[in-house]
Amino acid sequence: MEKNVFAPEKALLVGVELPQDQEFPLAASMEELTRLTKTANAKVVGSLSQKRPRPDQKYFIGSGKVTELKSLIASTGANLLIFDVDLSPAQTRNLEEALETKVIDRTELILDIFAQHARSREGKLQVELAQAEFQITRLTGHGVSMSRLGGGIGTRGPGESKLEYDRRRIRDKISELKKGIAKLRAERSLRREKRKKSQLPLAALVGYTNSGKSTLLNALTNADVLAEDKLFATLDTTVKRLEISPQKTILLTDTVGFIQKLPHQLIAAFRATLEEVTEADLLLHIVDISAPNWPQQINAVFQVLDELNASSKPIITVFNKIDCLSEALPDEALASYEPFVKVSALTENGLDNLVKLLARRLVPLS
Ligand SMILES: Nc1nc2c(ncn2[C@@H]2O[C@H](COP(=O)(O)OP(=O)(O)OP(=O)(O)O)[C@@H](O)[C@H]2O)c(=O)[nH]1
Ligand SMILES: [Mg+2]
Repeated sequence: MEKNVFAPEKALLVGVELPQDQEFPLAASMEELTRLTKTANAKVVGSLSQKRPRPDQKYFIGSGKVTELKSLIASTGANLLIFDVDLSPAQTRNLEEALETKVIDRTELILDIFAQHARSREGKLQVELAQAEFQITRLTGHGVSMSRLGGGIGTRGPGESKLEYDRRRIRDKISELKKGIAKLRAERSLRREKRKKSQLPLAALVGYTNSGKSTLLNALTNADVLAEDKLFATLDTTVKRLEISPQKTILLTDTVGFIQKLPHQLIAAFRATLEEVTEADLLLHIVDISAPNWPQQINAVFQVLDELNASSKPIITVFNKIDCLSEALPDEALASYEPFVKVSALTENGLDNLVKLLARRLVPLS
């Protein structure tokens, strides 16, 4: 997305519910898309959604909805359409041609947020890799999407078609980025080896984005990690020491948050950062209990953990933001999440119980 600090882009959000989307209902997904859009500094000027038995090949949505969108664009002055689904390159192109407006999908939006929030060199390289991997899937030979890559006169190689040239250029870039990441990864693994020698057990904070991981790390260890009401505020790992008893110190690490339909390019690109999760002795799974769809968020987190082969690690579920609940949450309602604690990282209520539970669970592991 181009950015203009003076005029935020005006976005129309488009959601589609397919029969397989029962797990994460359309309303919750659209609410999340609204938050993602705001995090990316665009303004939501309207939305439209549709239930379909299957995607339309040409536009993903039906042609009647395309007409509806046209008039919505006219009445709202929208200059950006954000689809809550993964569009094929052809669908993006067809929609852009029919609506004469820029079209992006959920994956592109998340990549954009990651690009804006990446701070460390490793984080930036990883986002660039994910973007390059995304671009290469968009090169289809029809020319339209390539204009985004700045092709044209002067970019052609001799004896090569424009498409071949573009592909090669991106592949070269991908292999450069991978080399850079591999180097940093080697340094990271060296640091990890050192850490292992220190024999301190490692606990990793994992959870849905915005659940309060960084706030909890700050509250427990006086770290000063940026915590804010934005999705994907944290992209880098921070490791801190935490004394869980007079005799026992552990290491606690913050990580990037997860989300439903997390683009697989991102999981692949962030594998190095996420190694902290796969290397951890124990996971603290932070759940925002004030989110109406927290059980679905838990499932989404487990899907990503599965993809990282980390779902069988010992896990403590930390139900966070209990200060937001109007009535107390009975333990019985949470029994299937044992072992768990209920805390507020903000008011620090319950953190003593969390530390005690950590001590009980970690001692046998170390
Ligand atoms: N009311 C309340 N708000 C909280 C609590 N813990 C965190 N928050 C707020 O929730 C928002 C997100 O907190 P973060 O700590 O940045 O969440 P995160 O899980 O690190 O998020 P990402 O790094 O973006 O994935 C911030 O506005 C916090 O102030 C809590 O216990 N109670
Ligand atoms: Mg964070």
